[in-house]
Amino acid sequence: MKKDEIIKMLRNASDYVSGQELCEHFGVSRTAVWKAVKQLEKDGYRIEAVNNRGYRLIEDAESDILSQVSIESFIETKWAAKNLIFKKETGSTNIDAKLLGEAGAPSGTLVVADRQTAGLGRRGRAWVSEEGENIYMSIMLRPDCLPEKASMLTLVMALAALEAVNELKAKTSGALIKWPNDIVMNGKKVCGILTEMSAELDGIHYVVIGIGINSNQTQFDDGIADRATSIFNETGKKVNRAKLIGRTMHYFEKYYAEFEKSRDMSALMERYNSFLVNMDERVRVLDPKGEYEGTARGINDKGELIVDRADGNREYVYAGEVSVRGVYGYV
Ligand code: BT5
Repeated sequence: MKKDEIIKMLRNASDYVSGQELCEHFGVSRTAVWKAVKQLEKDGYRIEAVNNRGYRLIEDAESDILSQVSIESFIETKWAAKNLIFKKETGSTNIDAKLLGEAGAPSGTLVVADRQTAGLGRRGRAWVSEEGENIYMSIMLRPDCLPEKASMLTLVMALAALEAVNELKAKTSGALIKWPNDIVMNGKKVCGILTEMSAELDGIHYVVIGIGINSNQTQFDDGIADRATSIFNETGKKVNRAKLIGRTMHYFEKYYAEFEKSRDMSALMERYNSFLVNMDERVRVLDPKGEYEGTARGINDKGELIVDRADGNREYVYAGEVSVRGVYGYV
């Protein structure tokens, strides 16, 4: 009897679920059910037990338990996150996922942590990873495509996370995508994505897509306070992190299937562009070969950002090593 299955059953029931029903469903004794319920209560779940009626799970807008069981209870995918590793604390979930990739773990393995002590951003930057408030997770994949396609997976993940945030926050979140790897709310960053891979010229061994989602954090350090925010800060509503992880994986699996069919962004591009924060606005492209300004026109099927320069030339910006800023600030 898996404990996440009990949670799922109680969650999906409209009324109390009798001890008898649980026993029969899982083929175990009443004592075993009772023990499992006690264990779940220890993990933080509120389960009401009423004589002659059974058990009822109490979840409300404040519920936010992050554990192996709670995440599994929200996973409804075919392969994404089916192999789940939850850690209370780790250095970086991207490093964990890369090690699992090396060790032969199945494609779709997801590592989630409640806290990172050495969270990574792009190009050696750090990702601030406070405890008990946010999501830090990395999925390892073994895509059958050329290495140059891997950067598009960042965009697939951004779109998936955005859909999940909007779904949970009833589309009032105002979340938008800042190409290539951020989700922003009211001009500040709530989510960052770091995609890394191990590959040879003609093929990918594995890709790791790491995503940090500022969920319930209320205070940010001086160093990032001017550009970082959380879903809670912007919506006033607490995030059930396990649920957000489950829904992000749902959308990721769905959108990854679209990506896999054509191995590009053609099926997702329109939707992606509809959420682009800089659409038709002036941007500054921080290209290591030379910075320039222009107007963002959305992504093409290769996931490149189309930027029209003032002199009429059109640039196709590849996601790999480039950042894009607003002309006057971060967005
Ligand atoms: C990113 O880098 O945005 C990628 C962040 C990826 C984090 C996830 S968490 C799970 C997985 N495991 C890891 O170790 N990493 C991934 P970049 O575009 O380079 O942005 C980094 C910059 O964002 C920093 O230099 C700060 O200015 C800012 N920043 C740092 N921590 C932040 C936070 N918690 N929220 C918002 N902004 C932050």
